[in-house]
Formats: sequence, structure tokens, C-alpha cells
Amino acid sequence: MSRLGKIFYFYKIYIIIFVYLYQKFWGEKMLRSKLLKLLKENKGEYVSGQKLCEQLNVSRTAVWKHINGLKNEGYQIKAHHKMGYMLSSEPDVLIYEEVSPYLSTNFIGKYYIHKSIIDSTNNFAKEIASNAPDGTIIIAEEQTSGRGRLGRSWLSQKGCGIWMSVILKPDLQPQQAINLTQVAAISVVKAIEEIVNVECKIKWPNDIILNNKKVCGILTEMSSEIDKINYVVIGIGVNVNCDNFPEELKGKATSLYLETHSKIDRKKLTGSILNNLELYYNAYLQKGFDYIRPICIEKSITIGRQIKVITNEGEIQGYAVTIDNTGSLVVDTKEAKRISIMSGDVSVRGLLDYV
Ligand code: BT5
Repeated sequence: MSRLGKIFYFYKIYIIIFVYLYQKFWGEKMLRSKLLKLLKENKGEYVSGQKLCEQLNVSRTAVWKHINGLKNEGYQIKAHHKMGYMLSSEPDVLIYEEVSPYLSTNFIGKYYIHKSIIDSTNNFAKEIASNAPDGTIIIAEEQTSGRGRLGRSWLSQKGCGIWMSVILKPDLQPQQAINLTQVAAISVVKAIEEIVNVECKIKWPNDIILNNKKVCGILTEMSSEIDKINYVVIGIGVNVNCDNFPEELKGKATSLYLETHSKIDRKKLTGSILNNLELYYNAYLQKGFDYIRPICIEKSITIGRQIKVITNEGEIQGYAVTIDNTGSLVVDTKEAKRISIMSGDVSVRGLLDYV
């Protein structure tokens, strides 16, 4: 076989293996989604095994395997040897089958990993990022070592929040990655407006504030070469239905439930965050930061206020003027100098712990 023939031969094998694995993974996922849909449509009633096999076009063993998978996720499904299967109760979990009815994305969340418990979705995302498709989601019900910026910790209580990471592979310069935090922030704000009907604000660059308390934090991490991004992991933590915070967070953290006094559908909100993220991410990639800048300014709680910023060079005090066309915060310092800050830890006077 010629050299070219050999290369072609090996490529063909790789492509066949890839297509096989992709179809197998996707097929299994779709099958479980369809099975759950059928059980939900008949909730409280038995559906015969025969009917499930016919409608899904699979064997009884395959149905049984997926029923067990659903039971492990917390679905209560009764099995009767003559009558079949009956869904009696559903858990509040963010598995793909529950979130996908609210997803209208083309690539974000198409590859979707759900964990009941994990140390940190950002850690896991970084482990798999090199080989994961663009737009992969890792979402967990609980994080045991949720992380904030600069080694701080992020409380991620079981089943009450949205703790997720999105892997993106944009064709951008590394210094532009900070803009993606803003893209994520406006997406969360828009999603909360859509689903919960309350207006949140953004404390530049990564906090979402509701009634002067933090309801969501964003942690963007990146792997890059000098002039090219390998991947970006955007970690998003939203306190949705959490009803209690430890003493040290009580004054500064809140949840959508605590502010609205009604339980929020985490599935709808997750779908909406991802839909908005794809929308604004695409808009940013195609039209640049200028396109999202007015929204960042409109939703900012930082602009027009006295602030303190901890940067690598030390503490700066001043007045936040605007966000410029690179996404940097423009500050008039108390020494009467106008500077632009690309990243930093901002405290806003009158908000949280800066009074
Ligand atoms: C952040 O850091 O706000 C980024 C938080 C990102 C969390 C997500 S969850 C999914 C993904 N996986 C991870 O491991 N992380 C991401 P920072 O600006 O450094 O804020 C951290 C500070 O917020 C802490 O020092 C606390 O004061 C406070 N905090 C901790 N947990 C909180 C919570 N659940 N709600 C509100 N404030 C919290």
C-alpha cells in the first residue's frame, strides 16, 4: 500500500470509530429521553413493556436497562410483570432528559454530563476539556469543593442551585477571554429576567447581584498558548432554591427563592441560561464586544459608584466611569488619574461588605 493509501486507510478507521461511538452515545441518550417522555405522558398509569418496546423499537432488555438508569437518578418507577411500568414520582434533577425540552441551542449543551456529586465542575471540565466537544456542559447537583476566584470557595448545596461549567473553544486571543465572563454574566441576568421576572445587576466583572446580595458567581478559567486559546471553562453558580446560608455568608449571599418567596424551576432556568449564553456568545464572536457592551453597561451596578479594586499592583480607590470597548472597567482614581482595569476584585461602596 502506498504512503498516501496508508494515511487514507487509518483516517477511515478513525472516522468509522468516531461515528460509531457518537451514534452509540447519542442513540442511547435519545432512547432514554424518549422512554422518559412516554412514562411522563402516562404518569400514574402503567405502560406495558410491549408498548414501550414497540414505540422505542428496542428489546425488553434495553427498556429494562434504561428503566434502571432512571431509577438510579431518583425516578420512582413501579414495575409489574403483567402491566408494565408506571412512573409515580420525578426527582428535581438537572439531567439532560429534564433540561433538553427547554434547550434551543445548536451546540452548547449538546454534549451534556450530569453528576450527582463532584468536587468542582470546573475541575472536571478542565480534565476533559482537551478532548471534549465545543459547548460541552458539566452540571452537578452538589459540589464538595466548589471554587471561586483566587482560591476562594463557593458553597454549592445539594439540589438547590445550578452548579455548572461550559467548555468553549473560541478562536480568540487569550486576552479576550475575560470578555466571556461578561458574556456569561449578561446571559444569566437575561435568563433570570425571562424565567423569574426579576432584574439582577452585574458587579463587574463576575458577580450577579439581587437586592444588594450575591445570587450568582462566575469563574472563567483558560488554557492557552501565546496567541491562541486552547479552551475556556466558564463556571456558573446560581443560588436558585437554597433557603439557608451559613452565618459567614448570610449578609452577602442570597437565592432567587429567598428574594421571591417562590420555588423556581431549575430546569427551565438552566435551559434559558444556556440559550442566552449561545445567543450572546455567537453575537460577541461575530460582532465583537461593542455589541454586548451596552447591555453590560445597562446592567452594571458598578458604574457610577465609588469603588475599591484589588489588582495585582495593589489597591485602587476611585469612581467607576464606564466599561470600555475592550470590556475593561474605566476608573477615575482618587489621585485624579483615569485608568482602565482588565481584571480585579471590586468592592462597590454601599454594597455587600464595603460601606
Ligand atoms: C465567584 O468567585 O463568585 C465564582 C463562583 C463560581 C462558582 C461556580 S459553580 C460551578 C463552577 N465550579 C466551581 O468550582 N466554581 C464554578 P468570587 O468572586 O471569588 O467569590 C467567592 C466568594 O463568594 C466567597 O469568598 C464567598 O464570600 C462568596 N460565596 C461563596 N459561596 C457563595 C454562594 N453560594 N453564594 C453567594 N456567595 C458565595
